[in-house]
Amino acid sequence: MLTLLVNVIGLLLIAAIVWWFWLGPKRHTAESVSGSEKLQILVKDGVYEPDRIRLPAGEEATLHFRREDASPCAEYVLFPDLEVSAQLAVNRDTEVHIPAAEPGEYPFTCQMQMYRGTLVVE
Ligand SMILES: [Cu+2]
Repeated sequence: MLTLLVNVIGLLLIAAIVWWFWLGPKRHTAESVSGSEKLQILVKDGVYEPDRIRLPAGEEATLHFRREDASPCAEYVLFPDLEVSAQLAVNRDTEVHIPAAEPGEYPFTCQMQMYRGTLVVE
């Protein structure tokens, strides 16, 4: 009986993982372009919104992360290629300073890489 229970739980976990990565709510790609408007990124429901942010090359920028997900998964945002990371406060804006960078794509994620986004420098 216990073995059966363990197997059922295992299958449910696999189903949950498959759902999360392949079948879940359609992840729309939203894009934000730097300009006069403040670059705000909402951190909620497993996605950064927008999850693609364009910045001009060779210029510093400030991103405003608004974390509305209290789970520990969303606590940090990491830009590994830029050596930038920040701890995000819940339900508040956290400013993240992005140094001037060469053109390219710079992924950013939460510390567990469930949340994913891309910084496009061009
Ligand atoms: Cu995470």
